[in-house]
Formats: sequence, structure tokens, C-alpha cells
Amino acid sequence: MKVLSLASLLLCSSAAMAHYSLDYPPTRGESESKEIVSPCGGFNDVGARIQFPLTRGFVQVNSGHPNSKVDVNIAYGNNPSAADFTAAADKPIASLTIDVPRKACMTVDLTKSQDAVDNTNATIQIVYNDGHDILYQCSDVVLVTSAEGFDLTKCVNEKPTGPTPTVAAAAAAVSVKSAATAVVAVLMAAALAL
Ligand SMILES: [Cu+2]
Repeated sequence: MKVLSLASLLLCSSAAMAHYSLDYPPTRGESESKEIVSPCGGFNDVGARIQFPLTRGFVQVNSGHPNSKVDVNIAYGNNPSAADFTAAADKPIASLTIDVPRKACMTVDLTKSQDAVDNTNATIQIVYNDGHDILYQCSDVVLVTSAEGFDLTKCVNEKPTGPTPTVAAAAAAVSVKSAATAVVAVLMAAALAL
């Protein structure tokens, strides 16, 4: 088992900042010290299941690291084995590269999977590569056609912070206007001198 790298510890030294969190569907459990343990971050017992829709589902994560990668896998059955997760990792149901720390909603469509039929138990696995370590979390679900228990409001995509193109364009317009005003002032001064 690999020990968490010094870089990761430094990057995540603040108590408020985790490597990442699986915000929805609910995680089986999150433990900073055991997250590197495959396949479910040290949580080997199946937890409470929530309904997960076969179409238009999503996984909501909050990435504390820049330059990280999130893969979402699904293993079918009541209590998938480590081997089941290894096989599932060959065909992730969603993948995302994160440039800046943010909340991200990853959409999941299971209609192309033959195993995903109404009323199937499954476990969703998050594989988070923070650039130094691979960190795991799992969520236990029941796949259903009509997932009334699935909370659509949990899907949140946070925009990267920084100046938006609109603000930059407005600033450029202002500086063009001041330049024009300056030119007019110079011309007027020149005209008065004549
Ligand atoms: Cu971290």
C-alpha cells in the first residue's frame, strides 16, 4: 500500500480542504487516511442504497485539486468484488479532467449497458487521480427507470473563478473610449493654438 505523498499532504493540509468529496449519490464513507485503498476507500460493506436513474443520472463531486482526473465506474450486483471493480474500470461510465478546484456534475447514461435494467443493484465507484495518488470512494444504488428518490437539484457545475470574457471586453471598451477622448483633447488643444 502506498503512503500518501508529501505533495498531496501539503496541498491538502487545511482541514477544510479534502482531496475531493463524492457529494451525490451519497458516499459509503470517506476517510482521508484510507482513501487510497481500492476499491472503495476502505469501506468494504455495502451501505444504504438510493435510487439511481437509468437515463440522465449524474455523479456530483467536489475536487480540491487542480489538474486532477475523475473516473466513474459501475459494478453490478448486490456486493461487487474487487475483481468486479477491476473489470468495470475497463469501461468507465463517465470521465472528467479538472483544471481548477471546483464542484463538478458528471452526467451518466446507462442505457447502452446491457446489465443496467430496471431494479438492478449496483455500486458506483469513483476513482480520483489527484496527480500523486489514486483515491477511491463508492456509492451503493439501485438502478431504476423512474428514480423518484433521485435528487436532480444536487447537480452543480461550478465555473472556474477569474475574470470572465464579458468583464475583459468591457474593460477593453473603456480603455478604447479613454484613448479616443485623449485624441480629441489633443486635437482641440491644437485647434485652440492655431
Ligand atoms: Cu488531496
